[in-house]
Order: sequence, then C-alpha cells, then structure tokens
Amino acid sequence: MPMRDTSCPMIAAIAAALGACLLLVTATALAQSGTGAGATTGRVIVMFKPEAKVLQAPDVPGAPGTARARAAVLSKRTGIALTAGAEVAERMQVVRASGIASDALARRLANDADVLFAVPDERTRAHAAPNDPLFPAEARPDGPASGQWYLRAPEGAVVSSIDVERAWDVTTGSPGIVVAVLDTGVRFEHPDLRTVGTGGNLLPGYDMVSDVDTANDGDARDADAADPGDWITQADTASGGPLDGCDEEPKHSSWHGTKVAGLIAALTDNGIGMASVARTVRVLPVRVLGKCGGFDSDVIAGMRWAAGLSVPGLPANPTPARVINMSLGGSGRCSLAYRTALGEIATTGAVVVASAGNAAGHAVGPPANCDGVIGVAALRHVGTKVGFSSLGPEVALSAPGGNCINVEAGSPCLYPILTTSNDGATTPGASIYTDSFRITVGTSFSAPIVAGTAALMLAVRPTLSPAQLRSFLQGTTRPFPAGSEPSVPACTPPRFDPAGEPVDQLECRCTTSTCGAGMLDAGGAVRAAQAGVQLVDVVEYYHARFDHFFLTWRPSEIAALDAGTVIRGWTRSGATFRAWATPEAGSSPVCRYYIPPALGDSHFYGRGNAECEATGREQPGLVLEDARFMHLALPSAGACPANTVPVYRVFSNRADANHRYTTDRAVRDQMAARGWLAEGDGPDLVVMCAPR
Ligand SMILES: [Ca+2]
Ligand SMILES: [Ca+2]
Ligand SMILES: [Ca+2]
Repeated sequence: MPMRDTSCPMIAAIAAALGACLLLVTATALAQSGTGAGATTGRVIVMFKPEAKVLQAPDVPGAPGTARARAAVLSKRTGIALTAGAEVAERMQVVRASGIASDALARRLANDADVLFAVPDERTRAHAAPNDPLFPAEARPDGPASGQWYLRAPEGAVVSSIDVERAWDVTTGSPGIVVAVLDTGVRFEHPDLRTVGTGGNLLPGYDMVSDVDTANDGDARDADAADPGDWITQADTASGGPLDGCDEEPKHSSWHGTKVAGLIAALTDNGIGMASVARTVRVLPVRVLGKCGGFDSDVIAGMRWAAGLSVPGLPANPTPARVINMSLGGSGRCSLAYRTALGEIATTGAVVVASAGNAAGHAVGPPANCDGVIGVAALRHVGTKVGFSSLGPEVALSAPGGNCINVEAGSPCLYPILTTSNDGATTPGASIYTDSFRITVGTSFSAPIVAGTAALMLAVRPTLSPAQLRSFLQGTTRPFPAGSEPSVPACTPPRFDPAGEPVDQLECRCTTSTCGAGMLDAGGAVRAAQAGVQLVDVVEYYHARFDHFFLTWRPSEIAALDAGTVIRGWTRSGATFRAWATPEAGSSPVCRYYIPPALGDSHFYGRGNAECEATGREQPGLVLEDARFMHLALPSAGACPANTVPVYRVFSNRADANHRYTTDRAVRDQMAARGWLAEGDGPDLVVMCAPR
C-alpha cells in the first residue's frame, strides 16, 4: 500500500518492525474517520489474498470454524473486536465490529497485509418496477392489457420477453451513450421523449433526406430532424405525380421514427406513459426516410454522419453514436456502397443494429444482411417467429416484434409493441402511445429493443467493441422454445418455388440457422458486459519530498491518495495509461511487490509470471502484495503487439529502490538524464505494452 511509502520512512527510524508502522497508520486512519458512536455497527466484506497467512489460522479457543478463526486473528492484529459474519466465498467473508462505521472499518482492514480488499457490506434492495403506467399488465380502455410485456420477465405463455429489469439492476443507462435512430425523424414534443434541453433524451440530430418530394418538409438536407409526416395520397403516386414510381398505396403518416425512439429512450420512471429499454441514453435522430421511404445514398450518408464521420457539406456530428439503429431495409445483396461505409464505421467503434425485414419469411435484405451488422428477427410472445419477420443465416438474434393473436376484426391486438407515437393522419397531431387498436408490430421494433440493450451494455462498459457486443448479445440469449404446437412447423432457410419466387414462411419454430443465436436476454447481456473485458486507468502519483513515483488503478487507493487525509504528500503526475483488470488474450499478469523500508520503502511492478517469480526468489525480503495487480502485454524483442503502446521503466538506482513506469518516451529520456536507469528489451528498451 502506498501509505507505507509516506508514513513509514519517518516511523521506520524509530520502529524497526514493519508491524509497528502498520499499526500506527491504521490507528491514524481510525482517529480521522471520527466514527466512535457506540450504537454504530460496522459490517465489512473481506476478501483475503490467496497467499494470506490468516487462511492457515487454526481454530482458536472460543472461536471454532474457519470464518471465526480468521476474524479472531484479524482482531488480534488490528486491536478491534471483530465478530465473524457469513462466509461468501472460499476467501471471502463478513466481519462486524461495534463502535465503528462500515467504511472506517473497511479502510482499516484493507490495510492488513493478508487482505486483498475490504468493502462495506451495504444493505441492498430490490429495484421497484418503474412507475410508468403503461409498463405493468393491467386492464385499460384501449389495451393492451399486457402492457409492455416485451420488457418484463418471461411469465407463463409469454416467453420471448427480454427481462430488462435484471439489466436495470446493473444500469439504467448513461447520457454519455448515444444511439442514432436512422428513420423518419422524430416528434420532439412527445412528453415521453423531448429534447435534451427540456429534460428529455433527444439530441438535435440531422435531416439527411436530400430529395425534396420525399422529404416533405419543403427543402432538402437540413438541421431539423423533426418528422413532418410521411403520408401518401393518390395524387402523389399518380403517373407524372411527384412520387411517380413509388410502389406504395395511399397511407397515413407512420411516425415510425418516433415509435423506434421511444423503445430505446422514452423517459422512464417519470410517472407518465411508457418505460424504455435504455432509459437515460441519448437518441440522435437522423432523418433518412420520408414519403415512399428513402434512398440508400441518404441512409449511408446518415450512417456515416451518425458515427462521427465527415459528410461533405454537413457540419460535424458533435455527439457521435456508439449504436446505430436502422429499422429499415431493402432487398437483395449488401451493396459495395454499404460495405464500404460499414468498414469505415467499424473503425469508429460504433455498432450497427438493423431489422431483418417484414417479408414474411423471405431472405434478409440490406443492411441487416451486411457483414458486421447485428440483424434482428421478430418473435411472437410465445417465442416462435412471428409471421411477418424475414429470416435466414444473416440474423444475429431475435427479439419481440409484436403479434396480435388471430382475433376478429375490431377486437383488440393482445401483444403489440406499445410505444410513443402521434395521432396525426397526415401532419403532426397530438402525442399518443400505440395500443391494442393503434397497433405497432414489425421487426422495426425488435431492432431498437436490441439497440437499447447494446446501449445499456456500453453504459456498463464503454470500451466494448462491436465484436464484443455481438458476442455478449448472442452468447447470453435464451434458447428458442421447443414448441409443442404441432401445427407450427420448424423454420427453414429461405425457400423458392420452381419459378424462383420466394416462398412465404409465416409463424414457425425458430432455429439457430434462421432466427439467430436465440432470444434476447437483456439482463444476461448487460451482466456479461459487466463481467467481461475490463480496462482500467492506471494513475501515476508523485511524492516530491521522497522523489518517489507510485502507480495504481484501484479506486479505493486513488480515492485515498487524492483525498490526502490518511496518506499525505502524494499528487497526481498527470500521466496515466490503461491496463486490463482481467486476463485477456495476449496479456500477462503484472505483480505488485512492496519493498519494505529496510530495502527501499517502495513498490515494484513485475512483468509476467517469469519476472514476478524471479523477483520473489532472488529478493525474499520483498512482500508480494498482488500476483495479478493488473494485466499488460509483453513485448517481443522490444516490439509491442498491435493496439498496444510501449511502457518504459526506469530505476532510481538509489537506496530507495523506486521505479517509474511511463508510456512517454520523452519522460523516460528525461529520467535517464537525471541518472535513472532505463530497463527493458530491444533497441528502445520496452518493458511492457499497455492497451490503447
Ligand atoms: Ca429538409
Ligand atoms: Ca427537416
Ligand atoms: Ca415514461
């Protein structure tokens, strides 16, 4: 621990024993915590180091049992009367003490050489369901009585629901994560959406529709992404009309983008309307569709702009998206234009989610069939493929898409995807929610459920790459139900009749070659993201009086050093680099040794098992604090692997035995000019390699 670097040198002159030094530091910590109230009971979860001596503690008189024996040993060492609580894991247990608050007790125990960490044992509570009235199942005038069934936990016959409340136990999103919605634009005034400036989740976005007749807002591209309506009249599509050649019947405005945006980030737990998947993330509306849809060129320009790439003639996107939702598509193969754009977008780290299409079991079209895009097919509430959904090997996974149950005309749709909308038949009217009579079904609404989940995953771990997102989403899906309804056939890959026309496949039992890896499990996906690859920032501290450097990424150590109350004199040098907190492919553990006062009173970070073991063997006086303090890559003949940067190490060459680690070659050379010795391999003397 760094405190030995500071407090102990002064003590070391007086008290030869390291133990005395530790005792004094911890006593100081207790005094400063100021928690002596008699009624207080501290509860702390303690994790012991694998090599902890206390693990060998024999049963002590009056304290039989492993946990009690360990608590008794810790009591003796710390001078605090500890009682053992529940065991949590092999090396993890609860200890309690009266007269000290949990956080103060945790700080004291964390100083013990045997303790890997000690954290307050906080009281936890079940998350209440959000208070949005449309979320729960209940009878209501326009239905659906099933409410937002697709977000809740699977129950009874409803098996495809995504169980988002388990994800919300981990995160309710982050305003730092932006999801682009490439669609018809949005209605900014919807009370469950609203602009960021008025307390909502909608960013300004952009209107990318370049054809004025399609745009329906009187001009070509502009900065207003509001949806003016996409209704079509007979006159529009008549021969010689403005939309001649549009293969669509007259129709009312769809408010499609408003519906998609609500599923991702409608305001949640605000007492009105609906809940959304990703609750607090931002939606970037990029308008690419208007009357009769849109053109690939505007969609591709919109994708590129959304990801933060430059589009000629347009201002830069100030809020690049990490997730791009495209509830749209065409037919045929993924064009070279799409492939080129997707290749560029991949370099930005943005992930693209697209709906499989509503072609009744025909093949998936672009962009969902493009490499790297997460294509989403639609499920009925019972977990079968819903009739309208396209299918095929390009589908990554499936999510609810809404289904009505075969009901008579005029009777309510039972399982629609309820979301935000507008009641205007042509131009915008009042803000509404879709319901059992104004229904919302389609793969268009499966994709944003997946996109919202990806946004939650990024809120937990912003460093996730598109490949990792896909892997975690697919790897945590729930299997498709086997199905006991003999009238429902198994899905097959897209089929064609003798004339080469595609054959419809309506409701069918999903397989992994037709509906992707399985049914989205939002809770599982977010938990996987939380547990997965963990990059941490390693912060360098400097102590001017000792001319010592120290590194740590541990939040508790950073907090203590920054606060400067218990451990005085350390300031951030301003330098940081990244490390993996968990082992990754190609990484090696970095151990942390404490060099006791007699040998220098400092810390040493050894690279890989080889150097760590050699250090322990050759210098038995050193204390191995953590065999896997962090993980970095090793250079090969001084060269670092791709996507890593060199870490240089210099040695003070003084009795204090201090080392400094830096990714800055100039800093390394400055230290060398001061007489510190550079250590490492290759012509450039590289010791380790840090992830970018
Ligand atoms: Ca316009
Ligand atoms: Ca506009
Ligand atoms: Ca709401």
